Amino acid sequence: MALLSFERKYRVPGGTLIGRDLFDFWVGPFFVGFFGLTSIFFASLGTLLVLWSATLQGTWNPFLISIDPPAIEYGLGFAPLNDGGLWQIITLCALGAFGSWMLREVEIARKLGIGLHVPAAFAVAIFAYVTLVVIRPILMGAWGHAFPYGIFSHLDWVSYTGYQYGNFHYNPVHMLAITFFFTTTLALALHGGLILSAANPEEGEEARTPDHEDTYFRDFIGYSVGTLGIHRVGLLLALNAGFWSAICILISGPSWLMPDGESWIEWWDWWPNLLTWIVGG
Ligand code: UQ2
Repeated sequence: MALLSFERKYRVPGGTLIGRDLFDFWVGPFFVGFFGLTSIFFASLGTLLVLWSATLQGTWNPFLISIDPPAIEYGLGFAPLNDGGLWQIITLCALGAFGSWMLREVEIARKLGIGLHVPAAFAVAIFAYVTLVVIRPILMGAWGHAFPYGIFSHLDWVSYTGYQYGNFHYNPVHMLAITFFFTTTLALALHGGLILSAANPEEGEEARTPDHEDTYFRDFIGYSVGTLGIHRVGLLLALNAGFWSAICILISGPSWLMPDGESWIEWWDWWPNLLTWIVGG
């Protein structure tokens, strides 16, 4: 079915989570809905507050603009606008915008009668952000443990926070997350390469079928995960990359998980001690 006639057919009321058919309309190609409006509201307000913060900070160099969270001394309380309060409101706007964007994805999926895989995947990305700016700071007792919104400043934060735990690459869950990131790129390179090799033929050549794709990998490694299966593998790998990234920073900091000043390098001391622990001595 041609795209335009399909869209005419599916552009019918229904599937919304809030507001019945009040916001159930399109603007050009875009579905709006209640959450389209809240997305625009939070994103616009957040952007304006970022610009206002920049005027207070006094630099328009995009690399140097930084909206910093409150100092640790403010704990989990509200801070004055010019002393971390703007960071707090901007964070609320970001949470509102990300949540709205996800719920708009849900409404579109419901209208189409398809699964909720896309919003579920986005939820994992939101979870990673919420872990950094809400969950971990609360567990550590101060908003000041969150990261600053700036290009260079957030790089400084990541570097500083990593060195606080000795060498972050020794964090076993960081290792796991990185392994998922790398494996995701491997899977996407294999998949993108395989699809283009078969479905994007030279001028005058015929496109090849999914059987060709299966046979390629059977000939090559004796196994094909299948045309549907590769997308399951891909989603699983990508979601695990985001999920374990969140866990690896969550287990770095909160004092009931980690003795003060412990580094991930020493965490591995159980390994050389394992034999002594088993056989005594
Ligand atoms: C495959 C298949 C596809 C694919 C790819 C494979 C026909 C179009 C890439 C091969 C993938 C395998 C064997 C699994 C890779 C697993 C990891 C963890 C990287 O068989 O079916 O469909 O795109």
